[in-house]
Amino acid sequence: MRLINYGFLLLCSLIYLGCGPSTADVSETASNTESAPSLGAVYAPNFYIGAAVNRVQLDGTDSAGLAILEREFTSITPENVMKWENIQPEANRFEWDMADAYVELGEQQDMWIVGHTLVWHSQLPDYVKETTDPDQLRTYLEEHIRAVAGRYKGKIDGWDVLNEALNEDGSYRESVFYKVLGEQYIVDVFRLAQEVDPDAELYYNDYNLNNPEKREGAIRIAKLLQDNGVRIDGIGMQAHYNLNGPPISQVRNSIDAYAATGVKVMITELDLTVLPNPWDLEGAAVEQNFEESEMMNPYPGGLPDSVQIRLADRYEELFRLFLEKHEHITRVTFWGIHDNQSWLNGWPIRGRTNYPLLFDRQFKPKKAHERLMQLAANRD
Ligand code: 9MR
Repeated sequence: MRLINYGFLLLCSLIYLGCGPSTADVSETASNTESAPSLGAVYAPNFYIGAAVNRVQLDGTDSAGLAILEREFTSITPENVMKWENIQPEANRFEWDMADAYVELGEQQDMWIVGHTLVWHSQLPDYVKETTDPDQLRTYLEEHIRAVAGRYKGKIDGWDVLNEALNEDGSYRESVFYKVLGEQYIVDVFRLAQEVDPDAELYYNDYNLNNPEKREGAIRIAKLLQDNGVRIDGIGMQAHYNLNGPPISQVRNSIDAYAATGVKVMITELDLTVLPNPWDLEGAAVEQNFEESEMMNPYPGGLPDSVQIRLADRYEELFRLFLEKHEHITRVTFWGIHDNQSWLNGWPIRGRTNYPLLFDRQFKPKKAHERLMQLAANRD
């Protein structure tokens, strides 16, 4: 459980804003990572700055990534180690080692610790996926939530209780849970999580939650829980975005609409792909094999300055909105620490070189990081 020293973080920010280097100096100091204030510290008055961590940081293989995490971030999310197939690969056989290491790291660093995720249709072992008997499926859900949320009771600050239960048109995804149990499973899993760890915040998390139709679906879930007397504390907008979209106005409208239902909003998986998307190519079949395609992997040797600047512009534009809406937003989490380790190097096309995060392959802060620092320094 996180016991952050706000005074210290605030002091760091104030030193930065007042007695520290002027904003004009930031470009010179940004690479001097030892003495520069951190992103987490300068945004502490508004929201946590989080990062997804993976096995390679937890087992020490990526020590440079771990050092960035400890210096710059105030919250963590487990990218994979708490997912059902990793933590309970067979019924009643749990693998706790990595998840324990994750929670320990968060406690050691006094971070806001997120649990991701209790219920998700993906990365789900076959024994659950193939269940057709409602009682059996309810038992699996109950045992899983009791075991996982129970083990970390009082340590996890907020759980992504349910992940990606919606289709793009706002209807329910035909997951095994929905097909076998109907809408009621949503109420049941939140109620159970609330019972098992009453002090943890409980979230619904999904991608494309800026889309108006999907937005309505998320609001329906929040209201369903509220109408049933079950707590939902927040809606997590994943924010896997690109250099051009989605429009800021859509993101703003969703933040406002979620806040109006009485829940907090968190940006939970932020990254910005800079590479072409096969779905955007007119006439190109998505199933076409683009591996080894130069057109689809245009920057294998480094990001041109012009794109680096566009990335910085886009991050700045998003953070301007997050600051504008800071009363509703409690956390902004990046989906990874540095570019080398991002899932976007392997999706939707394997083997590409992508640049979606704030730290580059040499573990140095990028232009976008510098801009976000300046933005914080100049905010009202
Ligand atoms: O980043 C994760 C990647 O390493 C995994 O292979 C993948 C498996 O589906 O999950 C990725 O994380 C996802 C997250 O848990 C939920 N939202 C979408 C993320 C990107 O796919």
